[in-house]
Amino acid sequence: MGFSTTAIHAGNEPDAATGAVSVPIYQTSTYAQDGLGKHKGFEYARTQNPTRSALEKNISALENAKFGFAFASGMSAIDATLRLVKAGDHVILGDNTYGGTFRLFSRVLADYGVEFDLVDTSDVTKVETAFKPNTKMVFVETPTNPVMTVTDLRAISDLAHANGARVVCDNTFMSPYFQRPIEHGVDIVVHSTTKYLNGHSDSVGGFVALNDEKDAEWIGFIQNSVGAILSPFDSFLVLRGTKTLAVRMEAHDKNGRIVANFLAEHPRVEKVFYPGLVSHPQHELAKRQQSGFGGMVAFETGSFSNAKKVLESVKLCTLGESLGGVESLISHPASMTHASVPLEKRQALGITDGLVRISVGIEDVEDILSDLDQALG
Ligand code: P1T
Repeated sequence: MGFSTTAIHAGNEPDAATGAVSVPIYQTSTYAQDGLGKHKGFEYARTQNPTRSALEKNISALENAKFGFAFASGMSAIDATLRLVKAGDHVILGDNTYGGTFRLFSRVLADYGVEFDLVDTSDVTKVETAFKPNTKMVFVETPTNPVMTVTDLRAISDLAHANGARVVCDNTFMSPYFQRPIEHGVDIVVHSTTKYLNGHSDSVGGFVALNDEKDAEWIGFIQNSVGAILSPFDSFLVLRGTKTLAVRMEAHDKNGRIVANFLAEHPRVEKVFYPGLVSHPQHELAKRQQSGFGGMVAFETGSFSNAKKVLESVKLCTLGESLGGVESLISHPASMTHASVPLEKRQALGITDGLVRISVGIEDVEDILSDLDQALG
């Protein structure tokens, strides 16, 4: 089946009781049982909820994974995945991730004895030398938030597996429409469904997709034991969102390419970070690994005051955190999404005070361009 057919139908069978074409929001905390130990497979709504199960079937099918679990946020999905490592284990963490992921490692997991090293995972040799006898996981984002560095998932997966470690890929920026990490050898895919999967900036959620039965059993156990589940209403929203994922991603990609090229030519812009540009250092790898480049673009304005002027002059683009919604959002990574990354680390990565990030929406592209042009002017 094609991607859109799967997106529209997987998990979306008509409701058995009524024939409802849209999966109902099962807004219930518990289920009547026929007798002691006799129930319909549903006992308590933290453990099982039909709306959440439908979404779990849907996104795992899109990621080509056997198992999927929906969480209350991207961060809780990542946290659940990290419960696969224990005190004394070592993780190779991509040196550029969403600031919240770095914060989870540096401020939470480190205190529980999980060791980690930050490594530029776009350089396979650096990853190779970072393995330790206790390395149990390699965690990457590709392309990274916000400087859009691309990691070769096949090369890293082969390397990790040879060293007895799992590979986790945060696929939030691409969505399964443009990149399916499991097809490149990755073990576990995580998402902030808050972004492209939901697509309408009206829900916070997360997802874990994987094939290994034992690891899936543990993630499911963590989902129930810790309880950071996605609510029935949010599950409904994301399920509604994925039906149009293909058409939205095509539109984000089309506008993203146009905006990136426009910025690359603009005299007030020093540098553009977008894997779809031929000038991007990993353009060829991105073309091979992804089937599109998406709508995330970052650009260097040269200084904090230039960035501030742009961010405060836009009229159509909305200044705010988050990404992946139909509307264009613009942000300042250094003070917003990546404020928890120490200054020297930010600067080494190119997350300067002059860096601006746009989540290019699916408005008419001429309107986005004229807004950016007047803001840059
Ligand atoms: O916000 P939440 O749903 O918990 O997802 C966290 C997260 C995980 N992974 C990536 C790649 C992300 O970009 C995010 C959240 N990012 C933003 C809020 C942002 O503006 O970049």
